[in-house]
Amino acid sequence: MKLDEIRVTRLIVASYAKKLAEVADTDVAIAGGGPAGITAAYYLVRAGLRVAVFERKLSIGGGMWGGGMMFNEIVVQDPAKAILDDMGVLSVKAGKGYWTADAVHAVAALTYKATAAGARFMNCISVEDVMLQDGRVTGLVIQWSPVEVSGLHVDPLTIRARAVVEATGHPAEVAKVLVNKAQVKLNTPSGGLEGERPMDATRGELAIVENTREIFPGVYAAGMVCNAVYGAPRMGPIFGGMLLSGRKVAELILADLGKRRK
Ligand code: 48H
Repeated sequence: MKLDEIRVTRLIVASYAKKLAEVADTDVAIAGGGPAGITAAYYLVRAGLRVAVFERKLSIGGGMWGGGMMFNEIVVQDPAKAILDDMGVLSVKAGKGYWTADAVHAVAALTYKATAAGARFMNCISVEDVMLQDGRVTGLVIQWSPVEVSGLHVDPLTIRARAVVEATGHPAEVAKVLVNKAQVKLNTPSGGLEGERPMDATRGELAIVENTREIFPGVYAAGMVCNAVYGAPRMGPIFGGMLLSGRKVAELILADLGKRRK
């Protein structure tokens, strides 16, 4: 078969344009494709919603690739084992209550499950702002990451969503846009970001699930963001909380969007 280079170009442009046009108006837009964002995407699409994940980096997976200090193994505790199984992550029992998994396999399996179920992952795209109308976030403002990195003066594009998941990890970038730029009050004791606290794995892992909430109308926190927003400890390289938070945010959104439809 003789291959036509120009046909290859046109196929890529046409199929990407179709995908981008489809995600421009979606049920749920997720900022950040780390373990929490991927897990949220999986449970949301599995329930029938249209989901788009915007990830700044070329690769999906956030902080999971490096395990702990680049020892590429992850640890997950018992309560999240069901999520590993649901998403096809092979794990090894490591004494009472603990499971380990190869970090690269874990990212690949989570990503495979979410994409195969129909979640759209838009990598190399950064979320730089929100669309805020009548006191509710109604979408995200996105930009090519290379444009962001190079500092070129290029206007962004806008995505509409019925719900937004803030899953940008430690930096809590969407929450910061809300506090610093929109100057609105979050659903926190101070109305601002309470800030992540030092290591305490037991409290940090419990808090991450507890703090998985709607932080502002239309915006739901998942993963490490939750403890940065609500002032709770970090937990180090244990990933059960990220998976549980991703599943919980999906359940919250499904319940809330169901209510909003009535
Ligand atoms: C698009 C963005 C933007 C943006 C960031 O850091 P993550 O892995 O986050 P979680 O919450 O899924 O998992 C946290 C975990 O990896 C971790 O850091 C743990 C457990 N730490 C414990 C400790 O004690 O240190 O993924 C977030 C993703 C990344 O891929 C970013 O590139 C991406 O979000 N991102 N994408 N637009 N503005 N900001």
